[in-house]
Amino acid sequence: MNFKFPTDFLWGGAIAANQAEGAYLEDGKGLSIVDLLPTGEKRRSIMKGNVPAFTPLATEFYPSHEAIDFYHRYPEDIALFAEMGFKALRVSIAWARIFPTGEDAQPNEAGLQFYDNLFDELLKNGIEPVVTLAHFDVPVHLIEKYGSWRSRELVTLFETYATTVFTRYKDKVKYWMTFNEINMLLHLPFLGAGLAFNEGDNIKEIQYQAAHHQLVASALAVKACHEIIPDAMIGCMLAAGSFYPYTCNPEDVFQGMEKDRESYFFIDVQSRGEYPGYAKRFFKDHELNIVMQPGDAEILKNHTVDYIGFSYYSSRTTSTDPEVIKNMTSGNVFGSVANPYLAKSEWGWTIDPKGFRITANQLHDRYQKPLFVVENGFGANDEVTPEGEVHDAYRIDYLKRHVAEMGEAIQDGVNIIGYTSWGPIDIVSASSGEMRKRYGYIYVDRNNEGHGELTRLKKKSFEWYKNVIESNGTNL
Ligand code: BGP
Repeated sequence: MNFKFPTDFLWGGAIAANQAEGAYLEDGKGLSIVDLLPTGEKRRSIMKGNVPAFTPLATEFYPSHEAIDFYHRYPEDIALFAEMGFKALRVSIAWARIFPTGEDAQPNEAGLQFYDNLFDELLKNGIEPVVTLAHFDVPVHLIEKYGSWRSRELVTLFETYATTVFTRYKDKVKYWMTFNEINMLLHLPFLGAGLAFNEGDNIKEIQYQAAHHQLVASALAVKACHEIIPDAMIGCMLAAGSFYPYTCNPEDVFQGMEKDRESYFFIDVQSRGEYPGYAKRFFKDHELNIVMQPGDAEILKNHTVDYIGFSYYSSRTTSTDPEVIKNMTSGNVFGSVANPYLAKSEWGWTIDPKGFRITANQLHDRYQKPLFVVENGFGANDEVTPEGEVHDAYRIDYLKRHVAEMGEAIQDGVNIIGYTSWGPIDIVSASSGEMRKRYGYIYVDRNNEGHGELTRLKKKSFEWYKNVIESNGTNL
């Protein structure tokens, strides 16, 4: 490619506390929702908010409990990231490390100290920490006591948590994000927001009420961040990927627009500061009674985000034709029909580099704010050869084509400030809980049952990404 990315472009990687750290009860940490998710079918059912399937801490294997032991091995891992030339690492703070129950009178000093050490190690290696406040992470106590984000209580508790970490890390962290993939609340409500449903619940109403609480909490976090760290940037985070209409039938086109709006809804509020007309109509048409307090509209209006963070893995396709709908893609929580023009990964995720450029352009056109690509990557079942190597040419191919399209988007005029690819070191998969769905440039010796020595091994893609960063995106 004959094009250079901006000189201060933030190349790097992204992980989440619960998928990497392990040490799930160490140093005073409380239980988080993710600590109660086993692997397999049961995980899928619980993620959707299915309470009967929810038997906490039985004999199952819970991948988050040890994960890849990043909690103890982060210096070694950061050294490898530094070797690749990372400018940024996106991590999340586990809320329950700081406030073990979510409503403790005092924060847990050992938890605060862990992230101090982690950020120091990053900064020492010239790597900018990019921090998500909530990445599929709610203290279990808040679910038991309040029903999680369905309750307004969570807004104040989250504000306290956010204020605590802004104050503590104000000299170390300049890039923040509020809720990871906030739109996941509609698709995997337990994973996204700790929502578990009872028989007879008005699920839509609970979801949008919880969404309102998160949106207000997000705006209050933006306010606190601006006050406490005036030179920081704080953004939102969307699971992005535009919907294509399956045909040019206006019914398909209209449905595509509506499905996109299901996700844009969140960012419209976080970035433009008010509920869009189509959302108000949706509440009315579905007779949803969403309780908003006096003053909420003002909070939302006055504290909008500085940038739009988003993940992009694939585009989605929608149809109103029952024959086409029969052919849904697997592994896609957004309900996409198969796109005949696109290949899929072994996990059923559609591969669409051009869709990345389209999505970035659409987000730019809509919000006119800096964009930060905080997740993108290729999950695959890597094999280690007898010589101890991992030949992940398929991953390089996916990433190469996506980075090239990101370069094109920048040339289209889209302001993209960074790219942190997902899981630069293998971690637990969020949707399946499996270790064999790997994204890393660094292989971790850990299998689906939690066995393995946890040793780290550079894959072929390690050198490739190092070159990309070194050449600032010229050498793909
Ligand atoms: C996003 C999440 C991540 C992550 C990634 C890949 O939805 O923000 O936590 O894991 O997707 O998904 P998976 O791990 O299910 O392959």
